[in-house]
Amino acid sequence: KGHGAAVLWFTGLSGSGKSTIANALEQKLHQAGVHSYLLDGDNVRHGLNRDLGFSDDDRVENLRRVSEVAALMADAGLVVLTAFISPFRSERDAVRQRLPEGQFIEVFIDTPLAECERRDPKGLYQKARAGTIRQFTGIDSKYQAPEQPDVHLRADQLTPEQCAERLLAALRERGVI
Ligand code: GGZ
Repeated sequence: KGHGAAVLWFTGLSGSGKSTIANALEQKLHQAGVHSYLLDGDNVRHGLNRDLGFSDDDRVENLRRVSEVAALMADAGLVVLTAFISPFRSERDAVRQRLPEGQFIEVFIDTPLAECERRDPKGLYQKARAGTIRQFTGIDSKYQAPEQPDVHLRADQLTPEQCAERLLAALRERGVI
């Protein structure tokens, strides 16, 4: 049996759990026979977007290119997961406009800054506080939380597994899978 196309657009702070949850969801989709692809910093910022940094303009361009790639992949019938901070509301709205009606699903990975900073898996928050990294999201670069996300996950109160299950349910509710 087939399935529909969609773009699950994750947004959340560095260390909020976007990649972990997206990876857990990708496994479940694979097990269910759903063709999916995860776009994240590892496969995009080192390749297609290696010329981009973290200024506001570069983040806007990063997300614009990712949205174009996601649109192509969705056009090919894939369930696309994107895991980028996506800090600006206007850019997330632009992605929604870019995609066919109903294909864009905004997923807010809502882990409070204090918890992300406590986790600090790569030591980046510490560097940002010390001023050795500039324009770090949540410290000296803005993060605009979604007001009406399609799926809102309090990721500090749920396991990545539970988050992935909720996203599977959301895809089923929408008739995507
Ligand atoms: C935010 C930064 C920065 C700055 C490097 N600000 O936790 P990580 O390491 O693995 O994920 C973060 C990643 C953010 O890239 P995105 O492409 O998702 O950002 S955006 O959507 O805003 O374009 C972090 C690392 O890159 N990183 N410097 N200054 N995150």
